[in-house]
Amino acid sequence: MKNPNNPNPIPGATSAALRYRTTCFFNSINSLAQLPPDTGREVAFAGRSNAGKSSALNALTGQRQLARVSKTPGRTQLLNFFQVEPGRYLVDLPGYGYAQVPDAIRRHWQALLGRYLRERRALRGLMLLMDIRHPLTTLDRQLLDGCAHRPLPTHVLLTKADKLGRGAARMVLQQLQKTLKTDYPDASAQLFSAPTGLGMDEAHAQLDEWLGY
Ligand SMILES: Nc1nc2c(ncn2[C@@H]2O[C@H](COP(=O)(O)OP(=O)(O)OP(=O)(O)O)[C@@H](O)[C@H]2O)c(=O)[nH]1
Ligand SMILES: [Mg+2]
Repeated sequence: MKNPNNPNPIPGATSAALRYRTTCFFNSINSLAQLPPDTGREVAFAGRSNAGKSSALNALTGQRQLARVSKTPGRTQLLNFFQVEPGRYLVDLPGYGYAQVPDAIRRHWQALLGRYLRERRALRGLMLLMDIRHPLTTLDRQLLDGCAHRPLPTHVLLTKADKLGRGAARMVLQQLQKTLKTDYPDASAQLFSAPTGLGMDEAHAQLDEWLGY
């Protein structure tokens, strides 16, 4: 459908894709006191270090450098808030499972993340990213267990799907969906690739639902 506010849309981009293109950096926080007011809607991106959270955020917003992408695991060390529009945010969470982090910092993050995930009312859903070559690790399960308590709706992006052939990627997805159905029936899953754009429309639709578009 033609949007009267945007007479020259990017060819092939869906209206959902266009909505996320103007997302901008809002702030980085290191303690709960710095959180924006708990009144809007937000979706957090969680997952193991290096799973592709920052890359997914860049791909979904159609921006190259919104979130920092790195070959060095453990790069994202703050809660980074990105504003889609006032009161609607995407949040890049620090990755877990990176061995090189000093204990004191790891504990600080575990406590901060735990409270954010348990208590934040604005948080409508969690995008849980897993490298398709290492799906559902023990730490991913711990996070899902925590979300099931609240309960916090969760959608898994199996990232780097371009690293496997189509058939192999489908098989990992089907296996994961089967496991989720038994262990975490409220969680859903899809394939995703930042460089090829695989799964972009499906992920946008999930963001739209949680952010109330
Ligand atoms: N082939 C491929 N590589 C990807 C994809 N997503 C991320 N990568 C690569 O994986 C590495 C880690 O990506 P990031 O987006 O920085 O991962 P992250 O989860 O934000 O990592 P931390 O912030 O350290 O927790 C980078 O080298 C990316 O280029 C993908 O869909 N396909
Ligand atoms: Mg990151």
